[in-house]
Amino acid sequence: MTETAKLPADFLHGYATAAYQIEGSPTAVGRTPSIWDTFTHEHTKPGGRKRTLDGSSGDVATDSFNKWKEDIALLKSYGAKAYRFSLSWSRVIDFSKPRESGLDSVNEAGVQYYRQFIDELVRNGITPCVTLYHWDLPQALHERYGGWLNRKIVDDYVHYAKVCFNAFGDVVKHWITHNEPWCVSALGYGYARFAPGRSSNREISDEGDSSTEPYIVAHNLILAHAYAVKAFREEFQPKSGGVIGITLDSSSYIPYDDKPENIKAAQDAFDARLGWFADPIYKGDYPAFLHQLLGDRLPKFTPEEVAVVKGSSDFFGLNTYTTNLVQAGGTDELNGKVKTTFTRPDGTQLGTQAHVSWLQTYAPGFRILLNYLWKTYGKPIYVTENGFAAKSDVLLSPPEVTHDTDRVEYYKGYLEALLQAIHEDGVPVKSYFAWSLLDNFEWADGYTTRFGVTYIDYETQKRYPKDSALFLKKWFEEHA
Ligand code: GBH
Repeated sequence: MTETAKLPADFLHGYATAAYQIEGSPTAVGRTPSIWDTFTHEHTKPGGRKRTLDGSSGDVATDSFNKWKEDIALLKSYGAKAYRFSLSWSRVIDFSKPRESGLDSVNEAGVQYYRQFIDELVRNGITPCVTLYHWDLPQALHERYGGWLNRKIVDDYVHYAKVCFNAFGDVVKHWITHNEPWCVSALGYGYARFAPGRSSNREISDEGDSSTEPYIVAHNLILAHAYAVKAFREEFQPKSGGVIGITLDSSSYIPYDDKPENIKAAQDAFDARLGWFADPIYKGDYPAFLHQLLGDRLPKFTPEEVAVVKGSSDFFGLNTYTTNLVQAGGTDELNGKVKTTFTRPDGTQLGTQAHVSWLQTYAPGFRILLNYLWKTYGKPIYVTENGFAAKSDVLLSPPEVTHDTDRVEYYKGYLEALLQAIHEDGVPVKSYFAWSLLDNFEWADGYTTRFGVTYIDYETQKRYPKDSALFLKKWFEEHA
């Protein structure tokens, strides 16, 4: 491939963030708690330890609720053409009053807040891409009826989605329903690593039944997504245009070696991690592998639901970070009963180790994954997150910390692989969002892990652009 290969003219590139990870200001403009507020403040593990590694919460995070103009200026200075961010459900809908009947009312102050934010993006020539749900379920819905465990959530989610389509649909033309439903289902209700922290494993939680709850939650997430898309297509898309879809997360799963059982294991990993959501949405039902694995524990879609679920995404939204080598013989159902590793049969490592254990650089895996998704699901792909947590981010401080060499190498390799997938393999990729604009609240890791192209000094909230921000700016200038 020549050095001059370019991206398609309508390609969207920029940065991604999520409300709870950056906003802070948990009660401003009438916001009520989400399950992440409760999880970080009130829950402890058996034994009394807090839920986040450093005992922190998103109460302040990067203070982006207040620093929104500064963040937009930063995006502009980085040459971003688009920005993917999420809305806080419990800021947009008013859960401060008990609901007697019908649906909760709109919190106009919350809507106004996001409206000025979106208008400012547009004024700066940055395309807003909105995620409706990035894990911050209103606590009120969790308490009322169990949140995602109850099918009633579908009506509340559709109500919230319609409020957003109505309020912002004149300017927002890119909608994402859920971010990474695997994480919500498995980490929230299977492993208790994420809010609401449920699991039948008594060492980490004393609530829930992890043999069934993740599957019920996943089912309701899929239905909520699908009915929101139905509403969008019937009531909004005809007049306002735009596209809507879901973002799923997946590693690239590559067989450890060419033994038939390991080739099958890699497919099992895809089916359990990705097909769990992608197969119903793009093909109409759960993968056969999950039917075999779970039997009656796998909920069923009625024919009427299949009609709504199948085809309910205009694109394939992909968050991807790494590659796993897969072997048969695991025990964990939520991962398809496979074993994953970064160590090749010859003992070498796949790539550069990140600060977090689950992530190594391996750009060829990204190209393989893009090809797999295009071949399997046949939809244009929006890469909605991709990024790296460099060790230097936590070992150094400003100004040295801005030299994030491992992250630059990561982006260089992954963007080269992206170009190859587009030009040499013919995969239609429509966007690339780097995770993340800023270091931010990294869920169960608290502030101990940093994914930003901008370093945050959490004492002062000062922002320091890292080398990776400058690298990405230049790369997209050269390839746009
Ligand atoms: C994304 O998830 C999220 O969308 C984003 O909010 C987050 O900040 C970003 O990644 C960086 O992590 O519990 O041991 O399995 C990416 C998928 C799934 C990868 C959860 C890390 C936790 C390790 N993530 N996983 S483990």
